[in-house]
Amino acid sequence: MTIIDSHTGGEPTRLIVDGGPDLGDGPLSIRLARMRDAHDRVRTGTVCEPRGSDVLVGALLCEPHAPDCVAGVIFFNNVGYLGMCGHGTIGLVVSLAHMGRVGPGRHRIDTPVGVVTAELHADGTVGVDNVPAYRARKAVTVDVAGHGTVTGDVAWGGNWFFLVEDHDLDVAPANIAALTAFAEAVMAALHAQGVTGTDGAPIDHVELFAPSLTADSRNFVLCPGKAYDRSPCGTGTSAKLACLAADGKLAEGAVWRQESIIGSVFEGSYRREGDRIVPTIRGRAWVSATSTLLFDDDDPFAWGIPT
Ligand code: PYC
Repeated sequence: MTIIDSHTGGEPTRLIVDGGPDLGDGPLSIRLARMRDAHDRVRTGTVCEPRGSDVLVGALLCEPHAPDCVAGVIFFNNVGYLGMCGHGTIGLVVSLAHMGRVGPGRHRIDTPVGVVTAELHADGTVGVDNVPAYRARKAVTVDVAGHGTVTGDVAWGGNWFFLVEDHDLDVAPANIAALTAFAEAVMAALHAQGVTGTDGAPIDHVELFAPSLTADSRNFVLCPGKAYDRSPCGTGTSAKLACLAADGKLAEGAVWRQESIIGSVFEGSYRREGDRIVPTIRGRAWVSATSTLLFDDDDPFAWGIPT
């Protein structure tokens, strides 16, 4: 398989551009199910150890199904599949530009949760108009083992998030172990206490916030595979914008600068669409490698180390 590696504000994306599985045609959501059911080893072989790592997000470049799209994409990680991925979409656009498939301008991209539009700007940044985002529940309280009650909001930004400002942890790189342990405990409490997104959808990302010296806010995002997002998380920033909009704390069109735990920044803004918002997330990605993945029949770990 031929791949292009990129990172978006420090968060890596490994894009399969050739040699991936034949998933047939139809909507990307159906092709995602086919990949999960019949070709999951492509996911594990691409992003899991020994070839990959827990932090890697994979992306399979597909023919689009929705009209007028430049590409389709299915995102995945070390434990499964992602509906949407903001940093991954920014990485995808920069990789498509590296391949000569897109230039500056606006491009529609088909994903399993709908079409998103990305704009490659002349300065190399990419803006992604994400799927509509909304806050489903405000100020939900959960009882977290070892930490007492924790209050947060439940919001959709292309993935389901529990957003917490109510904590006393230092959101700094030196404190990543404690942040991870706390976010894992919150995730366990959400699952044990039946707190979900709409229609019982599991919440699989926990996002912790703190003030920033250089941006509007700094975050720490724990992803489903227990790795933390090195970028400010595109879908997590979208969920944050939905909460800010619902609380009347950010006007339509105003820019919110969200800093990540490692100091990279996404700029977010939104426009209203009915009772939802359409977030735009802008950030920068860099291509870091182009390579060929080799799968040797004799290699017991060719398709990843089973967990
Ligand atoms: O940027 O949306 C994002 C994302 C999701 C998981 C990792 N990054």
